[in-house]
Amino acid sequence: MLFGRKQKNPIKIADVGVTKWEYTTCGYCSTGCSIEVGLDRQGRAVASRGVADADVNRGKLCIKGIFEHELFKSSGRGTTPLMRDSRLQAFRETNWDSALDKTGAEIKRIQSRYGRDAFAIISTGQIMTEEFYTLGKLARGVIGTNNYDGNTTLCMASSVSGYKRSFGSDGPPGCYEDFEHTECLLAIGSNLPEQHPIIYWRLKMALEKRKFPVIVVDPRVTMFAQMADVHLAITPGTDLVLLNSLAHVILKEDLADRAYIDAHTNGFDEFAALVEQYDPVSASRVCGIDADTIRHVARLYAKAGAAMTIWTMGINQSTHGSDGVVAINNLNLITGNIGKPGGTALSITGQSNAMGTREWSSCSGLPGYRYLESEADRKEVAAFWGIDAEFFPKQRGMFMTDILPAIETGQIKGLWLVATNPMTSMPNTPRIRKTLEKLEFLVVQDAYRDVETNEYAHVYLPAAVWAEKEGVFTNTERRVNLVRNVIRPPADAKPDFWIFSQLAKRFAGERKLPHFPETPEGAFEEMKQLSKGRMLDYSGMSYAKIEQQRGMQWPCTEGADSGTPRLYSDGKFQHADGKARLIPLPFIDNNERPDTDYPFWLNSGRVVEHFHTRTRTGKIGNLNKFSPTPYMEMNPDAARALGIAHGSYARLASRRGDAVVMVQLTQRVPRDMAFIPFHFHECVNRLTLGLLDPHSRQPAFKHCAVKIEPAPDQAAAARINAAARAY
Ligand SMILES: Nc1nc2c(c(=O)[nH]1)N[C@H]1C(S)=C(S)[C@@H](COP(=O)(O)OP(=O)(O)OC[C@H]3O[C@@H](n4cnc5c(=O)[nH]c(N)nc54)[C@H](O)[C@@H]3O)O[C@H]1N2
Ligand SMILES: Nc1nc2c(c(=O)[nH]1)N[C@H]1C(S)=C(S)[C@@H](COP(=O)(O)OP(=O)(O)OC[C@H]3O[C@@H](n4cnc5c(=O)[nH]c(N)nc54)[C@H](O)[C@@H]3O)O[C@H]1N2
Ligand code: SF4
Ligand SMILES: [Mo]
Repeated sequence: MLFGRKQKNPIKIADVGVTKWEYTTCGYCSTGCSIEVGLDRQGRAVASRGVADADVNRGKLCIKGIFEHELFKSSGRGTTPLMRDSRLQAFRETNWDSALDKTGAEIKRIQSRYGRDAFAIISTGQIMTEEFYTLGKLARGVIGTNNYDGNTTLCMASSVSGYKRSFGSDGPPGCYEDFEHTECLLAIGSNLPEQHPIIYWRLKMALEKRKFPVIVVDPRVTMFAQMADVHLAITPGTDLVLLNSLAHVILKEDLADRAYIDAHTNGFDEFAALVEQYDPVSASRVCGIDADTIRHVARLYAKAGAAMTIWTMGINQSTHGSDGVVAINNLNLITGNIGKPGGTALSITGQSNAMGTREWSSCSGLPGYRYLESEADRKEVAAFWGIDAEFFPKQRGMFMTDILPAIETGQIKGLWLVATNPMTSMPNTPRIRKTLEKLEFLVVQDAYRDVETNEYAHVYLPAAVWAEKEGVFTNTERRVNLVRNVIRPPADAKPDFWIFSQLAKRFAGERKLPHFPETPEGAFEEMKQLSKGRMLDYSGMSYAKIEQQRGMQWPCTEGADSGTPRLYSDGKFQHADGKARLIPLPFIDNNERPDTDYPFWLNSGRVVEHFHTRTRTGKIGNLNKFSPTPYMEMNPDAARALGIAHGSYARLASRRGDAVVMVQLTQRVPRDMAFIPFHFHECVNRLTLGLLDPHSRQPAFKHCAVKIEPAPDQAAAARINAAARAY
């Protein structure tokens, strides 16, 4: 018996006529998968496949990567610059010269009338590193505004801040290979199988070879929680209490690595005094994890030969996001788990090039992890760019989450948005709408003309996307990957790299301009020179070597054959004294919490099929087929009490606004919580509060309070739900 084989046709992979495969790197998440795009005889992109000999993904791709070639023919792309005098007019098509002249003139007008910082720039984590470096040169060295930041403030700012506080510098110290060595994995506020499917697959491969405990901390029973050995369904926003308590048990039971603490850290006594207060019994009352489980996890972690923690937005998007990251670093420092195989504190980054902007964009400082606050750094970069060091501000300006409110107060009059869509991704979008309406001049530079923010723009600049251009991305494990140019951008869309250097020309005559290289590779050579001898050393890399090795991890010193998998392996940190800091972190409960008027926690995040505000994935057939509709996860017991049925529409209200959404009943969320993917326009971010972390200014997207009721008019609600998914 051939199990039905005789009756069935064998599975055939459709021949789409690929004549050539082109190497590049996936442009969605920060995993950094090597991908090949198949071109047919006419040069059309018709297929994508994983690259077998790439260390990151070893031939695999997730669903977004598999359909990535479809991006090139997706609808809604910008094909020519657009302009209008006021938001109330329709856009008219124009050419690049007029659009860039207008943008340059408006920047100059606003700056001369209201001051240099009255024009702000907000960028992204999704353009190439060479583009970030060039934008930084333009923002810091030509336009000269200090109000320049990126959407990474919505995403990675807490990790950056936490790494700087603990280790003296940003930079995730570990790598994916650590899964092969670790004896205990603690994953906090990360839904790896959906958000970083290929990192998750690497973890599964490691587990198949060798069993080690996996502990997942998440208030939801995510896919990750379902495969864990221990799931800690934590009370939202209280991870810091759990982490302090784990440290308490480790010190109390003498499980800490005293030799490591003495040799490589300072601040132990103050730290020990603080965690003394976080005994498991008291901690359990706040974080909702019982005392015995806290003790059990602390012992598992401290007794493992090597233990590692990974985390993502469940930690970062909180009012104590930065403290949460420092607390993770503390846990790893006291157990000697930094810089050793399987022992690390690895922030899983988000966007394809979230790391590139941290390293090179000059958003929070100057390129190559340099600081505006340092005179030596200002002088070095000014000399390299051939400009006057006095042109630089002496401390960093506003974060993204402060720039938008500064528009409301009139401090900022003009804004340039590069590859970010705050009308859908910022908290409290009804307020963002009013904010954008107040601008005297808004320029939107995006690959898609139908991006929601464009409704408010005076000038729209159509950008090339992903492999329509060339450059590098840095992934979660500090691996610099090459995006090769595979295909031409549509019509008159241009690479961001080109747009930045053309806009710079509009300032010629105003002041001495730095040199803008003609090609991304030229900018890469500048970055190599600026990085030589620093922790963030690129000087041993070249495009050819990166492609050949399928990515190289920094630091990679001049002449080196390959990169470096881990930071701090020698126990030397970037603080002036070479030591890491143990920092005491008192927990202050300052979230908006559920109460009698607004009795539910509102949690938000992502699904595997969609990327962010869906400007890309919302137009790709197969991704929409699997995840077509905005929905809310709600607990069936809570729904029954409110008379809400599965598949019906509910209305949610917070102190900011309201939204209607379809209900999916599932025990995945506890009784007092609703979870909504944030991909859909006019949905969850109409409700969110986004209180800011004091160190990182990152919004607490994951925590606010709402009430829920059946939508009074189901037919109207269905229409609103359909509009939120329309493209
Ligand atoms: N498919 C897909 N993949 C993506 C993206 C995408 O849009 N789509 N975006 C990329 C980007 S930019 C990012 S930043 C990452 C995000 O990746 P993740 O952070 O893994 O994804 P999220 O779904 O935002 O949130 C993760 C989990 O945090 C939990 N959480 C909420 N509150 C708390 C809390 O108080 N404590 C703890 N411990 N957990 C909590 C939520 O329940 C959720 O399950 O994904 C990247 N990958
Ligand atoms: N409620 C809630 N809100 C959240 C989150 C959450 O978990 N919950 N997560 C937050 C996080 S972690 C993040 S990272 C943000 C993301 O928020 P956004 O950055 O606003 O979201 P995207 O949809 O990725 O926007 C990127 C834009 O860049 C465009 N683009 C893509 N590639 C290119 C390119 O090469 N050049 C140019 N010029 N444009 C390009 C895309 O078309 C898109 O319009 O959302 C945040 N908002
Ligand atoms: S895991 Fe991330 S990088 Fe890899 S194919 Fe999927 S979206 Fe792309
Ligand atoms: Mo993100």
